[in-house]
Amino acid sequence: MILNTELEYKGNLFPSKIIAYKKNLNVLSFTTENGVVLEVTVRRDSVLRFRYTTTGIFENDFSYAITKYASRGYNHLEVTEDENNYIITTAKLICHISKLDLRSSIYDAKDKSLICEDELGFHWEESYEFGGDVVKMSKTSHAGESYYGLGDKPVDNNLKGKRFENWVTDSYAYGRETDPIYKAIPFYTALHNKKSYGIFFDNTFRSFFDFCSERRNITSFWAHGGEMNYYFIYGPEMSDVVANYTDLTGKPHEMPALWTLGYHQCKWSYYPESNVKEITAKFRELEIPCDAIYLDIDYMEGFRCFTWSKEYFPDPKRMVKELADDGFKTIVIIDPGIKIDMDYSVFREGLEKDYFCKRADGPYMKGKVWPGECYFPDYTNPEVREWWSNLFQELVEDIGVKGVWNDMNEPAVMDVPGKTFPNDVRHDYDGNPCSHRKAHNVYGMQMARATYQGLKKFSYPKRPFVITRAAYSGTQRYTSSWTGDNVATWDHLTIANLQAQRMCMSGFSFIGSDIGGFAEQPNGELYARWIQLGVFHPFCRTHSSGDHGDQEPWAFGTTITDVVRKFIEIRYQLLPYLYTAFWRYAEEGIPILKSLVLYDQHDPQTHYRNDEFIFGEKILACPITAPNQKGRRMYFPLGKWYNFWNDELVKGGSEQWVDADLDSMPIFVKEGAIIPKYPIQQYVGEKTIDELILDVYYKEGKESSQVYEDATDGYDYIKGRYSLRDFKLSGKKNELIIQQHKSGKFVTTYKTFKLKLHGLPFKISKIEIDNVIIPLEKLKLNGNNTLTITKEFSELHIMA
Ligand code: MIG
Repeated sequence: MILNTELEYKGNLFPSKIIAYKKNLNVLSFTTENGVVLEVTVRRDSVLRFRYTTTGIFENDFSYAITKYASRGYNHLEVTEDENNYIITTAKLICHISKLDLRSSIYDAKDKSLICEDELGFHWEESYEFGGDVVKMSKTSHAGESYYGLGDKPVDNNLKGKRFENWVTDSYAYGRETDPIYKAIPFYTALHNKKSYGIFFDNTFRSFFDFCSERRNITSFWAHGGEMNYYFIYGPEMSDVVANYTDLTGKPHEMPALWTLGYHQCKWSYYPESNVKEITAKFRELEIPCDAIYLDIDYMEGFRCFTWSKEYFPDPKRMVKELADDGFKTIVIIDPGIKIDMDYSVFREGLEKDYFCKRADGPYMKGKVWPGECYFPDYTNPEVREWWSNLFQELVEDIGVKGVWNDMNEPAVMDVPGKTFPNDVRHDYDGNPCSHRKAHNVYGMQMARATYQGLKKFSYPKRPFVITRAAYSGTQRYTSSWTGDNVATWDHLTIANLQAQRMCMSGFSFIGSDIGGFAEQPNGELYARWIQLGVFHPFCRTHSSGDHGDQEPWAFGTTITDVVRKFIEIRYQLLPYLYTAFWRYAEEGIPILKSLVLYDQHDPQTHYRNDEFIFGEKILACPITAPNQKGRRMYFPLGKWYNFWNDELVKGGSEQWVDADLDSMPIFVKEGAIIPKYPIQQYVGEKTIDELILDVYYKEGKESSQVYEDATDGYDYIKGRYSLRDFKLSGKKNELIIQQHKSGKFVTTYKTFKLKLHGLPFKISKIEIDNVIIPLEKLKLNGNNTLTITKEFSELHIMA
């Protein structure tokens, strides 16, 4: 019997003493008397991989999570031994492996402080039910240690005191603490004594994490099969831990097209065509910016993927073109279930080619989903992925669809226990045949990957866009994601905030929630407050089941429409800022949203904060999460923050009240920041950008900011056709200096910057650009705070 617990089972087995040690370059292996082998791989000075086998033989080393692009290499590696331990030393870490029982303890190489240590360490339980082992690991938790991460868990940021399960599950109307839900991201970061490390347990079987819940001072994790195979990632900065985890499991393979960061409108379902057109026309009529419109399952013929309902969408190519002419990109849903129907070519082909999943004894995996009885492609087979990717040719190349939405890919199956495939279903697992127990958590990931390959092939030379519901670690390389079927309640607004922060903390930044809630209907106030939060999420889409009425920006009366428009406009103005944050994520693995603990782990006040977060590098946002509020209390991280609405300067380090009527929300900008803005557009590309607005927030001291731009789509940026501006701001009592360093070969359409100076403590009397004094009239100086200057400057002095 497999117990969902780490210790309870009395038949736990343990490694005995080490009898052999071998070193092969950066791979060190330790064999015990009872046949356990531990292999420690030094991947980087701060990244160690631990892998254990109880049989003396390791499985084929294959992982869907780890990217081949992951950084490798270390500056120092030395293995010594003393009486009790083997001692592995890198430039960042010292790791002791106990000769007695294989337990490890890891120390900071610099100050020799203890970072993380095994309690029981590796132990296991033999499973006679499934074969193989239930593999387990337990570590000591230190006083005051906190835990974060784990993907989409709908709980407070700090995970301490809780237990979780990873088994991707369709979770209609999930709620706070529902577990597991749609994603399996077995990665957490820990923090104690101001130092942070992370653990990525790369095991796709059903797995569990326990943060001092079963036993007060112990953190443990275990899985119902596979190997104990985890990566230890040291910071000490949490942001480095997350960046290193993202490096290991992959950054997005390309920048998203800029329009994908615009506002998206969705519902289950907009049909027929006339209804779609009504919606899009209304956006333009009311001048609410929008870039994407979604077609949910009803666009198909009897829910058959890659078909169109002749009745509702008689001429999709024409419709998609007309929408595109109006600035709308069409995104369609594609589910994994393929209807059993010999007259349906996708089904016939899949059958002929033997691409569908089978049960252990040979029959196909038959399951009921929207189309009725279906078979399901085995996306863990590379040949099936290739086939699947080619199915998108007509949709993308011919009809002109710009993005694909993968749903139900947990996989979800109706009317069966467990709501998914039975355990015995077989999978190829890229040439490592296995049962669904091992493949379940990656099934949706591999579907999204195959979809991505198709979109990439047929959208080229434009960039692909995919959105998925299910995900395992590494899925961020291919696709964006949303948090699934939430509910239109105030608590769900808070949950959406937590999930977006947590996903970002788990290497997956391109994330958003169904704004307003999927199930049930929000009132106008909740919808407006949710839009306010949603425009600060990397993926920004309203979606609803449609069962309880309309959920478009105009569905709640004009007061609400105006608030919604105002916030979506802010999103569009901030596009170059968000794009820059995305670039840093795609380039360096830096999350787009930062929970306060990730932003400043050295301030203990941040360790339990949930609502406030940093958007990009410089903006602090905090949603209003309850009805009838005129404002709220919120915590300000250390430093000084300008109120976005009135430039009032707030000193951080404490909780303070902030006014925020329904048409407002607490938003603050870090002092010294330079925030790039575009004019309001109804959709990306509507206007030629003929001036870049730079909001400059005065600081007495130094601060640097970046602005990344490129052609907004296509691949020229990879060949160096991007524009990166590094700004260094330095403020004194009577002078503000901005230095610009420009790199990249992309030439932006605009020639000038419009500088808006915030908080300048003196009256401008002189301006010097690259050592030349400029007469004030030439700068279109407006009052004391707005001026237009050439984008070509290297050094600007604004003087009293
Ligand atoms: O069983 O396609 O989460 O976004 O609108 C419901 C219909 C299937 C679940 C998705 C939701 C989508 C809906 N889908």
